[in-house]
Amino acid sequence: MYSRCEKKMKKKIFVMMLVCILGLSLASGILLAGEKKLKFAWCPTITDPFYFMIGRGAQKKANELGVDLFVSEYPKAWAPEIQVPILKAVATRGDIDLLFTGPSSTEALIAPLREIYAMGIEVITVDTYIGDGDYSKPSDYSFPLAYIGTDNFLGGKEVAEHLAKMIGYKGKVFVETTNPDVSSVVNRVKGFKEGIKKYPDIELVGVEYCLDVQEKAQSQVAAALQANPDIVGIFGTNLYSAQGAYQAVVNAGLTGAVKIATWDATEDLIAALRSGKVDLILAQKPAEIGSLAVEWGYKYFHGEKVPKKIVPGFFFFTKDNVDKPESQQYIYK
Ligand code: T6T
Repeated sequence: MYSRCEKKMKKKIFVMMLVCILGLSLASGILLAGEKKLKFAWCPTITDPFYFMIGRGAQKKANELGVDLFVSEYPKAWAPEIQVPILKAVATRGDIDLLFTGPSSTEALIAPLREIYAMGIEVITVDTYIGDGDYSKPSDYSFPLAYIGTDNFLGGKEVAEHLAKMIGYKGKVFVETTNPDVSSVVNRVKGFKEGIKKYPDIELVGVEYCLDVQEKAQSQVAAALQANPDIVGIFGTNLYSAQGAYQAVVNAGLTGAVKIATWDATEDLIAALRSGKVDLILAQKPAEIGSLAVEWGYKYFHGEKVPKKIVPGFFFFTKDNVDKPESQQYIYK
């Protein structure tokens, strides 16, 4: 049996503990309320499944970290004159801590992004970069926190290696790409050229720019096949170039005779691979790119040093692995 005094003592301790717990939670509540929730903006460069996937990865990470993610309008075409007004509208909202986007031109996006940075908004470029992409040395384009994207040069080089093998290391090849001033595709073409250099019997007969319009890619490849009926291999450097390229080959009745290496694992290209209309797909990791942008942005605001370049890998789809369960995660769904 407890004495009255012991009982009183216990009650006192219990009340004191309650007061402490209440005090602590109140204090932390005030702290939480005082710590502003971070708000990031994801500004896609064009309406396509690759950018939807970046957004999906970003949203998942934002949910995990408790970051607010604003997603801007998707531009209807690949063009600085369409992208820049969207970026400016997002920046002038006044509530964005960090904005991440894929610059639609290495040069034309430097000044607009610098203006946004000068408004106090941190910038990360994903998929594409400004200038030469080296943000580690001081320059008028080194203000972004980081560039996060695929090693496009390496990917282009490896595509060349695969395509060379598929065509027996000889014959004419053609490249369908989008723009001459967009870092991603420019480096894919450079890497491809480097890759085929070591095969003297392979001749690159042309590089055409469709400005990211599939119909234009299709007509350019059709024209190339007419001008060079002995083309044996084509590299389509992104999803619209690739989709246009294989359609042109199908229409010319050359499926199988002309080997097609493509980039970006859309469901359309995966179906084309299954049915033998394309022979190779390089899949980037867009969801990971989006996730990393949010994660590093968050870490930056919590005092961590951000690496200037972050490079997720890529994956090759062939007819042999396209149906394997472990490959399915790389499809842009
Ligand atoms: O290939 C991607 C992206 O990496 C490139 O910069 C632009 O085209 C895509 O969005 C695919 O359409």
